[in-house]
Amino acid sequence: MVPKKAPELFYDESRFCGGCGHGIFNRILAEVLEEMDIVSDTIICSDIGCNHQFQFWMNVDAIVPPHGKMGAAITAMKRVRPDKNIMTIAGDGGAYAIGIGETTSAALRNENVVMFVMNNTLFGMTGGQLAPTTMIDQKVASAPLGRTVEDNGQNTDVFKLMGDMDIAYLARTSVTSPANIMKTKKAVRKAIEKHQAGKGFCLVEVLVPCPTNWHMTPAKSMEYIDEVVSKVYELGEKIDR
Ligand SMILES: Cc1ncc(C[n+]2csc(CCOP(=O)(O)OP(=O)(O)O)c2C)c(N)n1
Ligand code: SF4
Repeated sequence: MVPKKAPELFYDESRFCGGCGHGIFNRILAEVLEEMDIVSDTIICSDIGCNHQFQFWMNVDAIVPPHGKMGAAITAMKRVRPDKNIMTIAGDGGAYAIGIGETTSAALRNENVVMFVMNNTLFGMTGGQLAPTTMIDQKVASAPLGRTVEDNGQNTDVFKLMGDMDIAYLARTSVTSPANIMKTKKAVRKAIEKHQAGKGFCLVEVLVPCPTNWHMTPAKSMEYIDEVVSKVYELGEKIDR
């Protein structure tokens, strides 16, 4: 079998930790942008977090707003440059904690923008603290005995948050197998196609591993997503208009 060539827009090697899911998503997005031939017509707004490092190896236009403000930033970017494909790669911390106001406000306005949210159930870059997506009983650096409703509140499930909103696309995928990677790629392409058709707000949440802060091997992290995380965060397409 001839090995598949890496997308040409990669100009350097990734420096994510071994087994990090962000790198898999970078590859998926790069392949979609090249296959759709839209690299030079795309601006990616990146949040602060491990996820933002794509711009150090992907040769694509990128803008970094203050942490969490992607919903507002991509709204402005699309209004100023309606001719460009405007999307963000965000962390679950950025999108649903500090950025929850901007994320939901952009959705409530049904802005014609695309959000790709990497859900690794915690704040990766800063050392594995509790995020809105940290699951009940999950142990993280700032909740070493596990998340409780009493101390930390319910975890945020974007399907429950946005499931009844008047938006164009809401989907959740994972990257734990070739089949799941292909589903993620299909969802990414579908979101961008809806964006190009002016359908409105699209959010694809991707369940990704953070072996470093989960204190697991890369292989065990993938099993953890299949056996635990994706049981709490249902995979599939919740809204498709
Ligand atoms: C205004 C502001 N508050 C806090 C921080 C510190 N900070 C940097 S990244 C981050 C969260 C990262 O978690 P997430 O968004 O889930 O992304 P990941 O690193 O897991 O990809 C935080 C709180 C910051 N940079 N700016
Ligand atoms: S700390 Fe976690 S999210 Fe950040 S690069 Fe390492 S594995 Fe990825």
